Amino acid sequence: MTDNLRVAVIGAGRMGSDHVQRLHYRISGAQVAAVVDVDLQRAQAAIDALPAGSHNAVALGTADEAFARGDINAVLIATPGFLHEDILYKGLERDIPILCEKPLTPDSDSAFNVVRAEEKLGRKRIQVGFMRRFDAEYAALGSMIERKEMGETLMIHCAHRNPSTPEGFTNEMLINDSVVHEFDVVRYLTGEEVTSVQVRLGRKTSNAANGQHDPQHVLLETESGVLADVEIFVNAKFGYQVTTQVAFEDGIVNIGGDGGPYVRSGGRWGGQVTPGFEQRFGAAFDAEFQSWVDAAKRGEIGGASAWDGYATAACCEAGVQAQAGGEKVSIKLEQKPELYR
Ligand code: ISE
Repeated sequence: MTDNLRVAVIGAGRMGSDHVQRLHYRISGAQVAAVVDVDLQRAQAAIDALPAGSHNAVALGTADEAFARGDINAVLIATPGFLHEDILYKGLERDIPILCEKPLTPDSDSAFNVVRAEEKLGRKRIQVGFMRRFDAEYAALGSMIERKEMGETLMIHCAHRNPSTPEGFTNEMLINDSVVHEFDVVRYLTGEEVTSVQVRLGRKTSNAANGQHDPQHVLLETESGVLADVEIFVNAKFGYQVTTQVAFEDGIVNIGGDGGPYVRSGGRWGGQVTPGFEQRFGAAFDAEFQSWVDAAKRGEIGGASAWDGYATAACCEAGVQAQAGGEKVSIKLEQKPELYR
């Protein structure tokens, strides 16, 4: 494909509307052709936030209307996860590049069916939106691990803190919506699959919404025995923070520390904490999108695959089971198809 990507953005919520801005202003080789949302006004509002006369995007109420248009040649899925499956199949049927926000689908069986459908198509068309892989510090850490600069990787310590949760954020979503990123990051950093998950619930904050036990301590194990622990704390109040520390045989590496201008003023010193994931991972999202667009023009994907979407769905399933029972839950994946090796 040599043409610009004419992207249908499906879902105009917090993520989708941010991606409309990204595609319009910061990504080369792609343009927003349509924004789809059941709430047509919300789709229109995402378009109206772009300067008039600078685009010819249309607002539509359903993904089918977008697929029926002859001028759409790529799709970005940013709807809630339970709506992904149908759109993924329609994108695969049309054999067009698809960037799908996580999760691929909400459970491992449906995710593996998507993997098989793509395998049948014979080429990778689906990129899953695990943006942390494009964060400069995560990428640097990944290459330190790969080059074994400090010997073998022994343990990984992760902290994932959000200021608060939106309405309806359930206890399971701490795993499915938040820790899903650590599942992917641990797999990406180590190049290994996660083999078990355990969740411990300790003392909880009084700031958590009804039904949420927050924070939680999640322990993962990989194929070679690397242990990774995650503090997931989604009502941490102070701001948004994602940090990772790796213990090697011959050193310790930390990423995700505070950055930006260090200010001394009015008798105080310090800096700003990022308020949300849009700011913390803004540059990573941009790099992820550019990689998707560039790869799509070569007929490839430029990031996490449908297999990664399936493997993380299996981790989430085990995580939710472990959350309920407290026991260590093993993960057994299907055989990896040749296409993803
Ligand atoms: C949200 O969906 C994200 O993907 C963020 O990166 C994560 O920090 C947050 O916990 C999720 O709810």
